[in-house]
Formats: sequence, C-alpha cells, structure tokens
Amino acid sequence: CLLKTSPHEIDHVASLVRRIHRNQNVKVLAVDDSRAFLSYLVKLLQLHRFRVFGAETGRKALEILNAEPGIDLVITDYNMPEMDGIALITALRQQRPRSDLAIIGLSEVGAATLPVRLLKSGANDFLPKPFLVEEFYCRVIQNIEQIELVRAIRESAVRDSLTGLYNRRYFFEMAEKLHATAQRRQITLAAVMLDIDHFKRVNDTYGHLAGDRVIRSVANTLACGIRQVDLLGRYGGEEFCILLTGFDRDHLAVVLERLRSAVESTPIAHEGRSISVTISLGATLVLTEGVQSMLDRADACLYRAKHEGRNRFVI
Ligand code: GH3
Ligand code: MG
Ligand code: MG
Ligand code: MG
Repeated sequence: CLLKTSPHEIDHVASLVRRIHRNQNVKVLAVDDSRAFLSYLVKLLQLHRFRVFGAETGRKALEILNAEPGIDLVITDYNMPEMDGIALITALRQQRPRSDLAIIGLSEVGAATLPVRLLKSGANDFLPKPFLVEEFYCRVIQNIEQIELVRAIRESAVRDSLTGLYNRRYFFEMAEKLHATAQRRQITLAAVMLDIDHFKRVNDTYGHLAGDRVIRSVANTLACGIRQVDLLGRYGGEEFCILLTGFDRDHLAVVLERLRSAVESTPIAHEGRSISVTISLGATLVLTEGVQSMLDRADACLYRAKHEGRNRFVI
C-alpha cells in the first residue's frame, strides 16, 4: 500500500495529521435545537479532535461563549425557537468581529434567501442542511485557518521578530494607555531604559548571529524578571524599555538591581563557548507629560550609568 502512495499523497496525509494535532487547541461551539442533529455535529467535530461545546438554544450559546474564552468558531442552525440563527449571529457580532470569531450558519434546504440573510447578519459562511461531510470539514477548516491567519498577522504586527517582545510602536501605544491610567489614578509610574554594555565587542568577537542570540537571551531574562502587568519592549538594537507601576524609589532600586544581576549571571552558550554580558539601566519615577519625555529622562540616567562605569543602574 505504501509503495503505491505518491509523495504528494504522503504530504497531504502529513498535513492532515498536523492539522488534526493543531485542532486539539481549537474550540468550536455548535448550536442546534434538534438534540439529534446537535449530537451529530458534535461527533463530526470531535472526530477531527476539536474541543467541542454544544448548545440547544441561542441563549445557552451566548452563555457558553462568555464563560469559555478562546472559542474560534460557532456553527449555528437557523431555525430555532426563541432566538433563531440570525438573532444569535447578530448578538455574537456585537461582541466579536468577523476577523476574530468565525460563524458558519446552517441553512435549511428550500429557503433560497437564507444564505444571504445569514451572511448579511454577520456569518462568515454557510452550509446547506443536510450537508456533505467532506464539505462540512472543508468549510470548518478554512474558516478556522482564516481566523488563525488574521491572529498571526496581528500578533506579528505588535511583536519584534528577533525577541518576541513588543516592538517599539506597540510599546508606545500601550505605554500611553498605562501613562494615562497612572495619571488618572495617581499611581507611581517608572520608566526604564536599558542597554547591553559593549555590545559591539560581542558582534566583533563572536559574530552577528551570536549577537542576535545574546539579544534574545537578555530579552528573555528581562521578561522573566518583571511582572505580567509590567510593559517591556525592544526599543532599538540592543536597547530595551520597561514601564512599571506602583513602585517607590527603594522598590524600584530592588527591581533594577535584580534585572542587572540576572543578566550578569546568565551566560549565553554559543558554538561551544560561553558569552557573558552586562547591562546598564536608567530609570525615572517623575511622572511627566507623555511617555517619550519620561523615557528621555530615563535615557539621561542610562547615559550617566554608562559614564560611571556600566553594569549598574541610575535613578
Ligand atoms: P555601550 O556599552 O556604550 O552601549 O557600547 P556598545 O558597544 O553596546 O555601543 P552601541 O550601543 O553603540 O552598539 C550597539 C551595537 O549593536 C551596534 C549595532 O551594530 C549592534 N546591533 C544593533 N541591532 C542589532 C541586532 O539586531 N543584532 C546584532 N547582532 N547586533 C545589533
Ligand atoms: Mg432547528
Ligand atoms: Mg550598548
Ligand atoms: Mg545601544
């Protein structure tokens, strides 16, 4: 049997297996007032290893959607008492747009205008009822892949590709919000700028690839050294910026020292060698107008830290 299988078919099977593996992380909600048809839908989806939720009414569907984060696809019947498919889709669209939640409406045979009504109310797609199982899987998978693609594009637009940290543009977008909240609620806000010491030497001695690895490692050490609520971004080449809320001067000093020492004590393995680097940090607790002006102050402190001998922090 294997001998008769072409490389193309093997590729196809391999991609199916990968897809099924990925499906384990995809949550799908099926909605139908017919208990028998609902359990058929659930079974079909479970066969492809999706994490499936079932609802017999629109109201129940909305409840599940609110209680269970991360549902990517809703498949809903049209004809249901109380809340029909169109009403459910309209309600869903008030919460999540087409690019974030895929909806497939099931359109009963005989209602020629139903597909267009489903689409106009916000469905991404529709399926006749009854449908061909193969068509069902095609539409389910294509709709999920669309959602995943949009999500990946969105994510890559806010992340720096080398480190996975927020890029400068997104850091500023989020920082402005954090800054406004801090001002409104009169919470202390600290801005930190930091820079790897003598990084040119790393590139010159070990090469650019090693330099990249060092940047990634420092980024990781920093990410592990701050809280989830703190905002960390890659400012430029080997410079990073952080915003932290709720610290006084003494506590901020503890955090900065912890970050400094964590980087110093985390050597980076590269082609059988071990590379050690240090960082200098500058920080300010003065809440000025705008994020840029706080980062400028922090940068002035960073400049002092460099001049005073590097591998230290200045507030
Ligand atoms: P200082 O202690 O004063 O900060 O010295 P330095 O050598 O780190 O000085 P500087 O900040 O001027 O050098 C940064 C270098 O980082 C220059 C640039 O070639 C390199 N660089 C910037 N971005 C990247 C990158 O993405 N990957 C690598 N490998 N190198 C980068
Ligand atoms: Mg029905
Ligand atoms: Mg540097
Ligand atoms: Mg620099």
